[in-house]
Amino acid sequence: MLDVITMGEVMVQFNACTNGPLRHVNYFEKHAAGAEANFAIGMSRLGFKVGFITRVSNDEFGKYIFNLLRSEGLDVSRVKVDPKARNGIYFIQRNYPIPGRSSVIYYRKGSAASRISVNDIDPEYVKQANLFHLTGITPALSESCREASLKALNIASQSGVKISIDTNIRLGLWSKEEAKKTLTPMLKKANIVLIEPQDAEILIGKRKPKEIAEEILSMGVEIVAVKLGADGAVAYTQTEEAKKPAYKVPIVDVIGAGDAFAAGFISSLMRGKSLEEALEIGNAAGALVVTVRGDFENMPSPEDIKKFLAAQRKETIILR
Ligand code: KDG
Repeated sequence: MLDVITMGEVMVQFNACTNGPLRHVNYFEKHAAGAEANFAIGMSRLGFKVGFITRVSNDEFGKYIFNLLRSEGLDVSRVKVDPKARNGIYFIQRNYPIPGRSSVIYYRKGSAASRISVNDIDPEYVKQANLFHLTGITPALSESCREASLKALNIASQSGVKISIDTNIRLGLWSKEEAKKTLTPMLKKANIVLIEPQDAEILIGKRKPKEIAEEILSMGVEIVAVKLGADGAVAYTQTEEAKKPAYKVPIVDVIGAGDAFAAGFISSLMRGKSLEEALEIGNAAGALVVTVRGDFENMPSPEDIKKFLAAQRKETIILR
């Protein structure tokens, strides 16, 4: 029995060790990442049983990713090795062209994970979970990924499995029009939606958190969290509203913060915590992740969260 199932591409990440344009970067650190994998690892470290659906290549990179997912305690029974395609990879360029920001450069077209299809979605596998989580990245990868995403969402919604969607629109993968056409009907199936103002602008033409939430709640969604980056996050239900500021930490690599927030926020809701507590834990997870290179390496355990929040509240921590 699994608590959570998610599905998406896990890529090998080459994270530049120095700042500036990639043409002048000589050293890269190898990591693996992908929005759904980051979320899955976060949920697993927070104590949930997580199943992961994907395809990886039949080579060293595929083996690296498979072993990583397994070592993080995920159920890898639905990770297929696809001998017909290579694994997606991507590079992280730091502080260029905009200081303080990183950009991602993909080499993933036709990748193993982009070949995920409806045949990879076993209804019985999806039905056993309490929650199915999807981000806007998976349906953007290919037509077959879009169909597989829809199949999984339909199975989940018809069998009482809760659905969370993190919109994660990546304009390097599809156009604003395609994103809107595909994701808007998907949001209507969700119980929990996580979104950033720039994605909301594309999907519903709104940027203000309250207006975004009203529009998405009116689709039948129960909980909406609007991620505001350095300003923290705000969450809404039909009757409640809560806001929490982001924690100030030394930033090394911001990529992955949204996925960490998703894991902290959603895991807290699944444990029956209040919106405020869920935001606080989501923000704590996001803050921890940005202090190291790589997306998921500093994904916290419940103990890490407790220590972090205690330190933020300036309570005394006894070192043993
Ligand atoms: O959320 C972080 C992801 O965006 C990053 O790891 C790369 O999965 C990725 C993507 O498709 O952009």
